[in-house]
Amino acid sequence: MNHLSKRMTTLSGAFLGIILAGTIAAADDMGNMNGMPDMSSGMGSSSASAPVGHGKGVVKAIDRKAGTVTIKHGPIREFGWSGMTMTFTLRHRSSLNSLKKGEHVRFDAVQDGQASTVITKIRPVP
Ligand SMILES: [Cu+2]
Repeated sequence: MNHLSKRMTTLSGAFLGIILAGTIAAADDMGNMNGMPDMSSGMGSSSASAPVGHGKGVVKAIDRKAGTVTIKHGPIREFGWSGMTMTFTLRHRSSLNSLKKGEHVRFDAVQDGQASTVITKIRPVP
């Protein structure tokens, strides 16, 4: 899992101008584990909490006991992630009930200082 290093690279590159343009003060409020401002902070995005990533992918595995789902996902722009297969924790464990292996899904996820990335919403793509 190398999302973190990719994210740092993105922050220090493309978004440096935005950060320097006036979001440094806001960074202290982000509660981000990197100690870096999140990428949405300079882009008119609404919240002071962790950015929400919007992903699309295919369910590869479901662990009802652990409350996790493994998804082969495409790029998640908000996190600066390219596509990969990884395991997410479900904020609402009950959302596992409706998931099926092999199903195409869309999901919202947050990094919010958790050990793993947390899916806050997930739904099948019709
Ligand atoms: Cu990933």
